Amino acid sequence: MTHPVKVAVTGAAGQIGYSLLFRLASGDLLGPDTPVQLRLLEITPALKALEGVVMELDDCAFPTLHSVEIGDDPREVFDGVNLALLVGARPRTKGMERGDLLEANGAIFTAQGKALNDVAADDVRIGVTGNPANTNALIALSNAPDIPAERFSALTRLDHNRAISQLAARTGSAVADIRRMTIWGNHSATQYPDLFHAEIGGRNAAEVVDDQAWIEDTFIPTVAKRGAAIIEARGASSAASAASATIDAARDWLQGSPEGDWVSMAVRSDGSYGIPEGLVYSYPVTTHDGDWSIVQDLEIDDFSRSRMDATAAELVEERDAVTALGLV
Ligand code: NAX
Repeated sequence: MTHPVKVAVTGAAGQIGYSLLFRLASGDLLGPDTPVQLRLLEITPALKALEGVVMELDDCAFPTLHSVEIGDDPREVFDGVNLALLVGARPRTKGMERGDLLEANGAIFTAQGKALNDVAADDVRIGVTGNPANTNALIALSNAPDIPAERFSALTRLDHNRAISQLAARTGSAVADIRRMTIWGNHSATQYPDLFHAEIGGRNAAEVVDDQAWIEDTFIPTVAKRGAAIIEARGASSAASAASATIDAARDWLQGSPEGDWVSMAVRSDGSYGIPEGLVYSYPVTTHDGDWSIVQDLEIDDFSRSRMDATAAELVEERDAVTALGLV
């Protein structure tokens, strides 16, 4: 067994947490030879429920689970963490305006960014799942000046996985045969799932599909609105699939994307593909040992360009709103 890795999860008593913690503890992220120390953050009223979840973790007797600590103070919970999965966020409730939502989450992600800056391990990686994920990541990284901005990412892997699954169903192909899927932009209804660079068994996916109307009127909206469809069917938002995507994203970030493939991750834009620098924007990236690099030189046609710009414009609006609130 190697040295234990300290993994923080926020919002640990929530729905996603209820799936995520058990997968982390059972070795799904780091494999059977790496013990995991879980550091779980919740708001004070949810600590009792979290104690119950910890009892269940104990009862699983996972050989890879080294220890669990819980708390409501990010400075204690994040102390020395190597990986922080920021899942907890304030959901939009009735009567809440968009500005109120950004402000409520701003308070959470400024405090957590500052705490990570001060107490996390030198090699920390931070993945943001809690919505609005891209802008929450922007707020957190802006409040952590001593942590390189490349250590922050926001989750678009669930959208990426949804896109693969929809494409596999339409073409009758195996998920394992699909590569080079890309989600561009925001984890929101403006995201752009791109089939023009994806491949099925080495063939261009858009050519295999050969139906622009299906791509525009069915594929893109189905992927972009899948979260709402899950709520409609299940009566609750995506949880196990979101936890699974959170694991996929962190695992590939730390251990590397598969040879010949890439993954979608929302990362701080360096201006690639004409996207304003500094936005947390989802790109196709390859990863290696905890670093990522944006896949360069993909040919972008007019259709893709307009979709990529539209989702960037929404992120610019969100950035302007949180800038006006003094959060970044
Ligand atoms: P839940 O409401 O079930 O759980 C959220 C938990 O976060 C609660 O237990 C709450 O007490 C806790 N929390 C709130 N403020 C906190 C703080 N300051 N510190 C620590 N914990 C805090 O939501 P759940 O279904 O688990 O979803 C969590 C977040 O993921 C939501 O923001 C949701 O919108 C987002 N999602 C993001 C997805 C993505 O692909 N990026 C997909 C799934 C999900 O919608």
